[in-house]
Amino acid sequence: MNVSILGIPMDLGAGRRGVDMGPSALRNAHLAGRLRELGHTVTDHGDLNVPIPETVDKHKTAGYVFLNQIIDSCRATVQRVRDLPAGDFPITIGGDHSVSMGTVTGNALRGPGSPRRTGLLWVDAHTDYNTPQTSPSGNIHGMPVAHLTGLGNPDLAGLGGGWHMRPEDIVMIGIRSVDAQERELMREAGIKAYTMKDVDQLGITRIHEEVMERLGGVDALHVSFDADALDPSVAPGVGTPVPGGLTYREGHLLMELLCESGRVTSLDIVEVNPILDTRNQTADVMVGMAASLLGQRIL
Ligand code: HAR
Ligand code: MN
Ligand code: MN
Ligand code: MN
Repeated sequence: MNVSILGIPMDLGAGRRGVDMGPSALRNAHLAGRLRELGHTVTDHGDLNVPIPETVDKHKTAGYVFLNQIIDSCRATVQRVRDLPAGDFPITIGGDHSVSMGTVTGNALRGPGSPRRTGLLWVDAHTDYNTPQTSPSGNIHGMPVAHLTGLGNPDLAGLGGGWHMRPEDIVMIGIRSVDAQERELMREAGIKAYTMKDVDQLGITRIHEEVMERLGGVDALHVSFDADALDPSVAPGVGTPVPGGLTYREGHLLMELLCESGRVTSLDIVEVNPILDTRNQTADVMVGMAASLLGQRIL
């Protein structure tokens, strides 16, 4: 397979500094090399140019922190992702999770038959379904899925022209931290979410089967993997750690089963924060997850 890597060194959407170094950390953990070992042809397209917070006046606009800069960066992301070589498997590396408004939209608008009906598998401790009215922080990395379904600011929700994610094409896994009013929005939208309780009770194998059945009708399938979905003992280098996450093996098993399905067409790796990490452990673990998704086998 031809794999395209694109870095989005964005930390304007997060409450803590440092996720802008995620792309460096993931490259340092040999993302490209590990995928080449699996037989893939890998092209690194470098990083998008994203402003650093020190050059931008920090204030809230209509309940959003750094709204205009994130709109601009997401628009640029849509273009860059859309223009990646046809047929490539894009891996977009963040950066905080606000980048996924651009990556999911860019992938949906790529290739023949676009906009493609796109399934979204959101692997995260958080549902990221806040709007500025429900967000406790104003941090946009807690809001990308809401905007992908058309809620909130019209520019952020309108990145795909008239295109939006259908709520029924979104499935979340690993959930264990949801804000009170965010929970109401999730209910209203009817988005399927497997909490950690569901992971404990059903197991990853059953959940994977259900996801494949639910998303049977989509033409493209994007996996957005927030490192904080994993337990903090496995992935400590994240800005908003929540105890009780996916184990190392649950993460790999999910990626291995998705690989076997042959259905996944693009991947985000986000929220890796090397400042908060221990010797690049989190980047290393996340590169392993990407490798399992792209064919790494034990035997
Ligand atoms: N729900 C909280 C908020 O909206 C925190 C969520 C953001 N953390 C993330 N996203 N890493 O998954 O402010
Ligand atoms: Mn997230
Ligand atoms: Mn998260
Ligand atoms: Mn819209």
